[in-house]
Amino acid sequence: MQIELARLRYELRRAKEKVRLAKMGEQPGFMGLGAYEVDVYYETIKRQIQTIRRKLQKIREKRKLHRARRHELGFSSISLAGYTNAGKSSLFNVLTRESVPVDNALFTTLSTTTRLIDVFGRKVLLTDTVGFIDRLPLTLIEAFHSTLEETIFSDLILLVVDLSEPLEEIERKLSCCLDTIYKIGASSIPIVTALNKMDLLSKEEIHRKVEALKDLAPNPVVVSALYGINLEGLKHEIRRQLKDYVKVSFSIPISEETMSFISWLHNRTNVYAIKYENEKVNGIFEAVPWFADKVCSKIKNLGGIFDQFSKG
Ligand SMILES: Nc1nc2c(ncn2[C@@H]2O[C@H](COP(=O)(O)OP(=O)(O)OP(=O)(O)O)[C@@H](O)[C@H]2O)c(=O)[nH]1
Ligand SMILES: [Mg+2]
Repeated sequence: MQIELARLRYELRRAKEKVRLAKMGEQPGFMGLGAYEVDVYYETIKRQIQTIRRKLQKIREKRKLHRARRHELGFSSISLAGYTNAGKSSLFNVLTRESVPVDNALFTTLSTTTRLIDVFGRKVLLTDTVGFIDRLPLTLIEAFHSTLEETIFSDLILLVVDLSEPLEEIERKLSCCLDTIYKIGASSIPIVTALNKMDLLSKEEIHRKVEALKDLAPNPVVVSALYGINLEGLKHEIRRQLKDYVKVSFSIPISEETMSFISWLHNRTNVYAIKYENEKVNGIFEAVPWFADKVCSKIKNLGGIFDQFSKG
């Protein structure tokens, strides 16, 4: 739609000029059309532009809604980023394939390119994105940045790089990605770099490239999305970078409400322990700080007590 919009804008400028010429009588018309028809043509393009603008606005609003809903769910979120063809979607697919089954109601609130995955007991939302392209036409840069909105709101960026490309190419693309991340104001978000397609390289080549990239690529991990190699290593690094979780221990008197609270808790946070003792439920869960606060106020409402006891 953004491409169509760019095309129409170009067309509009041309039509404007034709209208001007037609009215000056210098040119009998446009594409065999008279002055009146040129006007009609001009108005038609204007209307088409308005229609596309409205549609794009709707998409933007929908995205915003999705984001708000994801926020309500209380999970950390990871955005994939990187050049086209680096293997983002492949990595997205392989990471989500074995992911935790969660009740359907949850998924209906997510867009198709977002899935819940399990990173060593921590539930995280992973979002696939469109890839970077070189020599993007000026009119499309704005469009591209709007798709990057997602990235600004994530807790971690998983930057995918095609390690099988020549080193200079990798460095150039990586710098461009990092530069863009910086420009959109996402520089404070931790980045894990997935050096993908390791299956296409020898051990020596991998070593040489990793060594050469170690100062440029933030938190690099060598993987193969296609063959599912070293996904554990990747998840370890992701888990390490997502560190600002808080643990909360709690105790709530047993009631019907408490029981539904516990099943809700299982879906929304990482529950470490649940024990039923002396008509009480005692447990420990872990969540991002702002969500932990939300849960604690629920615990209070249920007549329970809690203690936030650790970070990390
Ligand atoms: N050999 C090899 N090929 C891979 C690997 N990962 C992805 N590919 C291939 O690379 C190509 C691009 O993969 P995608 O996952 O579509 O790349 P993408 O980053 O999502 O690309 P865009 O959606 O265009 O931005 C596909 O042909 C994949 O099969 C890998 O680990 N090894
Ligand atoms: Mg893709």
